[in-house]
Amino acid sequence: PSYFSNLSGYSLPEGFAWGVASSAYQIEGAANAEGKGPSIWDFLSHRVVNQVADNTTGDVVGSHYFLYKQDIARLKGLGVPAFSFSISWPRIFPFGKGPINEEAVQHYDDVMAELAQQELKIAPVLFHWDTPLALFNEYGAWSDRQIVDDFFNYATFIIQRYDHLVEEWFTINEPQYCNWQYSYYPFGTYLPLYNNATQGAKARFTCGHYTLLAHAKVAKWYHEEFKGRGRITFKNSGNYFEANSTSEADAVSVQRNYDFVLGWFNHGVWNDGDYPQVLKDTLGDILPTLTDDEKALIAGSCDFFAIDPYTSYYAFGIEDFDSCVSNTSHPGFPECAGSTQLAPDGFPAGPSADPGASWLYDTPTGVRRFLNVITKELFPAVPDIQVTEFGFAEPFESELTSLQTILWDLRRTDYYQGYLDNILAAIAYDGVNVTGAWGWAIFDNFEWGSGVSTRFGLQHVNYTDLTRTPKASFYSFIKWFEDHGAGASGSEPANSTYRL
Ligand code: PNW
Repeated sequence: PSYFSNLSGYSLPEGFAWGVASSAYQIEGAANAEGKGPSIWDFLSHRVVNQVADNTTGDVVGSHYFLYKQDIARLKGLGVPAFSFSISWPRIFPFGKGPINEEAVQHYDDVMAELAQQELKIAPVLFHWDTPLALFNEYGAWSDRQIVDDFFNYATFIIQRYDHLVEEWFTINEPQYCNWQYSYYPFGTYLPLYNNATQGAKARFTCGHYTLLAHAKVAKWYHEEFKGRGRITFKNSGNYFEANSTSEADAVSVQRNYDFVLGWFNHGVWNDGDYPQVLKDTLGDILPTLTDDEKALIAGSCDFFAIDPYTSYYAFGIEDFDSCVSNTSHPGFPECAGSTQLAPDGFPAGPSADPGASWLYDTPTGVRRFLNVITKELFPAVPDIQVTEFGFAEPFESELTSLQTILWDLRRTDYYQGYLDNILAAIAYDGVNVTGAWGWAIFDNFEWGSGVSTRFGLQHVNYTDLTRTPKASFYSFIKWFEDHGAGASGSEPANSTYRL
């Protein structure tokens, strides 16, 4: 379905970045190959019972580490112009710091050369949750200030080596997931700091603190060393919230959600370098204090805004708000707001029926509103915004019996078409400066806590023989860009081969 009957005359702006995205641990496999050191995810998936619902690991998955040439060639062949992927810190520095693993450097040299050869644009991410296990064991990784220098050491090595190939760097994937057991800052019972609620909350905001400083230190160095060469930012996790009613309490709840998720990391970047006042007021000494030097580092440390706006929710105030925020097990506030799915006008909504993605509702109109809210209301200093991930897990894909059924992924197709139409509407109708959109994911991969059973891929992966097969959604995703690409004249498809 098309959301806007008259959008077909609009094209994306010149230079619009689009492609597919991924991350190292989720697609590479080769977990023990060519000198790689372990990350926390090797530990979690192998050693922590029920950390991964289906008890799979990232040991093999799509084996992109070995099959990268085919994967790159297939993108090229399908007409995808760009690829976003992360580099594995523990491959380059098996101990997180210290000796460099030359085999891994050679590997990424080869990958970069192949991408350049095939003329694919790249948008590399320096850290997508695969914290070197050695640093976790040594000092608790993101709970300690030492991580700032160790990340700087790794990040500057990578940027120096590959900057000639990169226009836009992403330092960190979704720092908001400092508070999530399936991300990069483990892990409930495994970290003594998490043993009671106050200390747990402290650990979460400490992790966020050092993550933000790690990004900012690299960004400052990049801006000085590579002045004018390219741009740098981090990727945000955040979803659109709409007030559940016209009540004041619901409006406050929406704003609180934005403050505690996006404001936490971005208020300082686009303002004075500091955390939002509401976080300071609510959290007290749970929130670390930023010095003047640190604020100066953080302010201006992003060149554009990157958001992964998968879904949307209604927010509503809860009755005992005051007691909730003063309860130290809930100091983060989002827990003190209720939320439900946003049902977009006249469109089938509802959660992905895949149990591994029950948080994910197909809410296309939300993305348009969210792009407006971020750039016009929350952070007006933002020059432009990219949608760095969006995607959908089909219901119970792994349980569908025939491959043909799996490949005919109409819900995912619908999700992408609706979101893309609404991203274009934000540009064409609302004047939002959106400069990129990246589909998650290049192919089925390791979905953290739900393992390989939850499939976000635009290509199917057969985990027995590693065959990749494009799903219907991938063809229509590409076709949407052919129809609306920069310079395209209108609704007539340039190439109808991939028409659904
Ligand atoms: C992103 N939510 O995480 C990650 O960057 C990817 O690694 C992951 O595979 C992808 O989304 C799909 O889950 C998110 O609950 C995890 O709103 C959860 C949420 C959003 C993003």
